Amino acid sequence: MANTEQTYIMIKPDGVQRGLVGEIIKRFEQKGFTLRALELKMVDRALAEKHYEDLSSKPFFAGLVDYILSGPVVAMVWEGKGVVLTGRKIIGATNPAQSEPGTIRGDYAIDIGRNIIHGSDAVESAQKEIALWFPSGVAHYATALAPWIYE
Ligand code: RTP
Repeated sequence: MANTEQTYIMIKPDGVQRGLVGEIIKRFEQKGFTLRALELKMVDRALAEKHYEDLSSKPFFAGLVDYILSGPVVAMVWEGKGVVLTGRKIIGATNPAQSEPGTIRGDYAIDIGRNIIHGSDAVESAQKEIALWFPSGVAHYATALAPWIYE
């Protein structure tokens, strides 16, 4: 079912330290997406390196991993029709200098290496990331909202 697409969203340590957790959750919630998993956690190096393994040859990889280890992150799974692509739009372009106002990065970030939030870039990578961050699975529950969100 198209309405059950899921994405992995992570508030990075700068987003947590700056008190943006509630604001970010609010944006996904008010859009109509459903929260399926949420955990505040300190990340270990192996997990951070696995999550960003596709970037391991990049010059910024070591700094990126250190950034993710620098404080707790908020790991989440959000669900809904088109949530992977729409989630990326809510987040904004990777480099906040190019992120539109109204997006999370456009509103709250300046530097690419402190861009507050991660969102899966495709349905397939979302599935991999959800399995990596939530190996015991996510919550399934019915919400009364669905008929008011989907036609
Ligand atoms: P994310 O995975 O965090 O959602 O970011 P993304 O897909 O928009 O960007 P990606 O190219 O996958 O890069 C992952 C994260 O690495 C950091 N980065 N730093 N210094 C640099 O040139 C640079 N480029 C990327 C950013 O934190 C980016 O979100």
